[in-house]
Amino acid sequence: MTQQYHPLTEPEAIEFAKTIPGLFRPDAVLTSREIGDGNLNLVFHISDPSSGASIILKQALPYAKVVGESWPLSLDRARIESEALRIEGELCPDLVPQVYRYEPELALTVMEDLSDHIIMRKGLIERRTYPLFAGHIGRFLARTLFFTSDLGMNQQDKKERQKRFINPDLCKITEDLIFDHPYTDADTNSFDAAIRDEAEQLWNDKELHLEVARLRHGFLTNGQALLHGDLHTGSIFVTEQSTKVIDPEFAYYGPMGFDIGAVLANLLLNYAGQEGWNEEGESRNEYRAYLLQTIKDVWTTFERQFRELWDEANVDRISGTKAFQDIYVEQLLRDTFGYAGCKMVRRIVGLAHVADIDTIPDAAAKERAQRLALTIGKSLIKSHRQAASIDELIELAEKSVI
Ligand code: SR1
Ligand code: MG
Repeated sequence: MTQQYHPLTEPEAIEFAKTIPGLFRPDAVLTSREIGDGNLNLVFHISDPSSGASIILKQALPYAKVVGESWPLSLDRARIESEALRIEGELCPDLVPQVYRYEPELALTVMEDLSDHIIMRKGLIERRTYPLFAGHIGRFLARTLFFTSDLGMNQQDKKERQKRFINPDLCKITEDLIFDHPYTDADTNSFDAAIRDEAEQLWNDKELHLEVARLRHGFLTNGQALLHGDLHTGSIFVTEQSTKVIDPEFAYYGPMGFDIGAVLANLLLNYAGQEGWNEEGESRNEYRAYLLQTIKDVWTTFERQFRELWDEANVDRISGTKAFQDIYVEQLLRDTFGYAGCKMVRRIVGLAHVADIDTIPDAAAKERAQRLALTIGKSLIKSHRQAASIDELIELAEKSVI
């Protein structure tokens, strides 16, 4: 079915789903629910209650849903997302949803329904633990970043691929909302009146601005690898046994530390939101310890596997020089610290916040969480060029808790 672009209604989503062979029985009576709770897209859950079969239809809107039609966005991001999912799926088949169909005219991607998983941010807010997550995401990062870089793929093919992942609209969102607006009195900023002093400090801290300028420049110019581009815990579905990375519509060629930093930042944001005891009297400090251990495991898994890939599958002869591998990985850690810091700061004072902190019911506890997140975020940004070990990030997070 070829159609002119328009946002689908729930019945139209059903009609579209019926055209895809092999997913539903021809006589199935399908139900459709629009379940998109993200900032940008429509997401339809289509199911056949009698057989239990179900799929997801994700449709890009021509504007940012979170703001409205005044913020236009290219529909090409649906193509970028489906192509990124395909590449990630080739590298880590168990860690991304299966894509059944991409429909360019409608900016629509049909994919596997992951309703048996939950969004990781929700799981962390409920203080659930995911024993396999660090291993899974460390492998995802190592394989997707290595095999899309000049180390792991033909360098001419990489340039061709880079052309397909120029993603100006979505990169502009990141450039503005992460690397600019939190550091000036921008209209898009949003923060509680109780932490206005913190926001004003951010706007006036010249030492901080210098480090953010360095990191922003890296984001603008360092086309190291094909990034997911928005790898927060709302872009990850989990169960205790399984991890699935979704939503790579911000994919583009950028600095590897941006993706690694995104994962660590979102674990740290949850860490900042955990304090005291829960309703059952369990100490949340134990949960904080779990989060810090997870952070350490993510980095160490990433580093070990990335180095193994470099030793076994490097395509760039001169980069085989061992000392260069060390220099490269040391720089990745520094970038990871810096980008993690930027990702934390934007979620407290910028346009799009995180539920880990925004849903804390007690105003004083919420304010403490916001201040803690900013303390950790600013320290990471300011210290990123000196970072030498992941243990320093753990110590920084621990000592920031007063
Ligand atoms: C206008 S979009 C706001 C944020 O949502 C996405 O998930 C990205 O993180 C973006 O910065
Ligand atoms: Mg998203």
